[in-house]
Amino acid sequence: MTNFSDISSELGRQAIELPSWAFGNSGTRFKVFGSEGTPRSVEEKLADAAQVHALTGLAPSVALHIPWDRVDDFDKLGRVAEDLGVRLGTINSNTFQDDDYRLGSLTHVDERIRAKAVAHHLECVDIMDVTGSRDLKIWLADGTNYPGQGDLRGRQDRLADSLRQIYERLGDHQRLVLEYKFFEPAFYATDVPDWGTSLLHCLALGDRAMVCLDTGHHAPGTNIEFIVMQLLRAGRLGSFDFNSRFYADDDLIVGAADPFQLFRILFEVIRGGGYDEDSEVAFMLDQCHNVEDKIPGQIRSVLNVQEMTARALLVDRVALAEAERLGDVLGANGILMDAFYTDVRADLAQWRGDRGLPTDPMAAYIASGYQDQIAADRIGGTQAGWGA
Ligand code: PSV
Ligand code: MN
Ligand code: MN
Repeated sequence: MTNFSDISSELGRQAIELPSWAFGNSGTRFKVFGSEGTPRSVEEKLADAAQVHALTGLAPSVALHIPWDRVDDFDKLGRVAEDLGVRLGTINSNTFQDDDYRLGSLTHVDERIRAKAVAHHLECVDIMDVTGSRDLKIWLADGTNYPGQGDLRGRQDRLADSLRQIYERLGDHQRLVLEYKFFEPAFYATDVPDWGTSLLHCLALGDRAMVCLDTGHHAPGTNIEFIVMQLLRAGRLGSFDFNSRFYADDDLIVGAADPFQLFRILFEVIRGGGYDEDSEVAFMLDQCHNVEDKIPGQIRSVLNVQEMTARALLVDRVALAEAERLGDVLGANGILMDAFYTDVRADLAQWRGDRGLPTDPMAAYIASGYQDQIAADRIGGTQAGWGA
């Protein structure tokens, strides 16, 4: 079995991007609960994200969602982020909150609306040029509710053309990352429902088109680590949106519902080279915190990813390969499970202490008084983000 001391330097290169929108109020379709201290501006979201990084050392960048996070001066926003100790990361487009997109965006049958959706993405790339972001992440709400409502093939053809126009605008070091989701908000046919569809579009576009795997976007029972392996094998795993789910796209704290699944995913990432020093796989959270405090929610999430990464790194891969080669079914399974069942919490606390970080980031956050301070300071105004 591998020892913790063997993996501690590998843990040092872990970076998990935070979603700006996790710091705002969001909710189910039944109710959005308010919370004290909710950010009123993009800058305040960055300040909250910076707390997560300061206490964990794990979250050096923040993903933005346009238009939720549109500001007049993105260059200035980048400097604000830097002063706070973080940087701006992935730019997410948004074509799901404009009445024009009721029947689709990049797939729309009306050329005027499709052109508007393409133009929105080109604006996102303009923003990336200023922020220095590498990735444009596209998730489309496009789809149909009823058989016959749309021509499934025609929608794919228009999507391919729209994506081509966007891809052509990218700079040499920028990437298009296409996220899939099996249903919702469309309930009959989603236009990018699965990794196969996303991959086909990416392959047609070129080398800098990659698939985004959101862990909450599959049918129950799907073997997600198989998809991870296959996309890594094809060199097309662009990024993760981490969260966990019990039922649908629940957007809960990653590792909350099924820590073993998170372990299995991270093991395939590591085995497939996705955690290597030169890997370009982006690890991000995509979560909503409806009833729990948002900053501790994000702290818990990045710690869960770190904890399962540590356990996955502990797998004795030499012994595992040998057991696999010998056809030792239970031996191989036992090697994997030994690592999964290893409690690394005390080692990780010491790892943090050795690096000048709080050994218990959750407790340190509560003791810091930051939550009381933002509750007192951020009175009045409306929250930035969802619906803004
Ligand atoms: C869609 O469900 C999604 O996972 C996409 O990543 C969106 O950008 C995000 O959620 C919005 O919260
Ligand atoms: Mn997502
Ligand atoms: Mn989602």
